[in-house]
Amino acid sequence: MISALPPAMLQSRGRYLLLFLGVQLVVMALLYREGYRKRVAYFLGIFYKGGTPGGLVTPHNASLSGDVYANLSLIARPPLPPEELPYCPETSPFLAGPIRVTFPPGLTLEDILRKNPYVTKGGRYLPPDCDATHKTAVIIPHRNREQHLKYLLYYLHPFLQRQQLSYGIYIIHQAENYTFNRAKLLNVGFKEAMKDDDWDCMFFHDVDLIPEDDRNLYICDRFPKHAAVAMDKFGYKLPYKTYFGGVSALSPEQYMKMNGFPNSYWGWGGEDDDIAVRVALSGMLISRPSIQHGRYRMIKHGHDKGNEQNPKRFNLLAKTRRTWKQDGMNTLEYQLLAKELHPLYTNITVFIGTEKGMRRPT
Ligand code: UDH
Ligand code: MN
Repeated sequence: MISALPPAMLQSRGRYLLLFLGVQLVVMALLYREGYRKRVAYFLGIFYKGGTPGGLVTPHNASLSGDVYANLSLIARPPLPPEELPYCPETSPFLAGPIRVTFPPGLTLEDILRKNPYVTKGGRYLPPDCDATHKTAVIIPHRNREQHLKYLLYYLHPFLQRQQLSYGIYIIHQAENYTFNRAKLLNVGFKEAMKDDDWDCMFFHDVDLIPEDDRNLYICDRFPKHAAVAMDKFGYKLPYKTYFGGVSALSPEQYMKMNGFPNSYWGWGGEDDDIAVRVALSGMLISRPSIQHGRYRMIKHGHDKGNEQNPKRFNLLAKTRRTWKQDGMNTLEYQLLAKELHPLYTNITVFIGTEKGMRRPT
């Protein structure tokens, strides 16, 4: 018992304690000065209960319900200047695994906005509670699929926030009614998004695919990643071994190494297989998430007008080996018509011409 000790001893114990605390403080101050501010902030964070400096809350399973918004209310801004936020942890504490995907009728963009208070103009987000270690742009080719876009935004925003990513969402809207060209739109998206920021990863994302598990991380791997490995429409498995459609992810270096995507696939089909061939031709492999995590629901739809099956796709594919260096980012031509910062996404409207070139047919 302390009270039973003689006063002299009490005093010397107190001195030792003070000395010990003093040394600790000096060490902390030195670390702080040496540019370890973040690490110290992280260390201090351990002493907070309730996990104030973010990313330090203990893992939980608040959304075993499968509601993609369940964990978001736990994310809060701590009383720290942004430069003192700790790095986000390696594994986000907000992940909860499987997500129940339904399509609520009457959903509006205002509803989505209200549910995502930390999303800023242009569909951008920074974790409010930690310094993100990944920076991902999501590039979505689009024309005349407003309903699908709404559902994708509803699910994608909270999905990415649970992963503690710094992110931006880009809609690449093909202007006019000429034949659709998915891969060329993705090239435009890459180029325009890289003008905005030094993204370290690009996710190329069909507008009608909703991810069903937040452990499917939207970050890049050592090799180009094919993410949509288990789509409901293919019975939740790969339709064939080299399938690269739906959702894929490349770092800017990987993208440029394969000269981006082909510009020459007009109409439906073939461009995804061409991309897979380019990955191999440029000396890379395909990386994939597990079949448990890479699950997607595709919103049901029919054939779009202006995106008929491309009868030339097999001929084009047979030539990829000879053409990939002359068809891609180095030959990309387009007219940027508009770039608008909407509350939930950046909209890029682009005229990409036709199979015959950039002149409008008469
Ligand atoms: N896209 C548009 N607008 C179009 C065409 C395509 O936005 O008019 C985009 C959109 O992001 C879409 C992607 O291009 O997700 C790929 O096109 P798709 O969804 O038509 O491709 P998918 O392989 O098509 O899903 C299958 C053909 C429809 C089968 C219907 C019978 N069940
Ligand atoms: Mn589709």
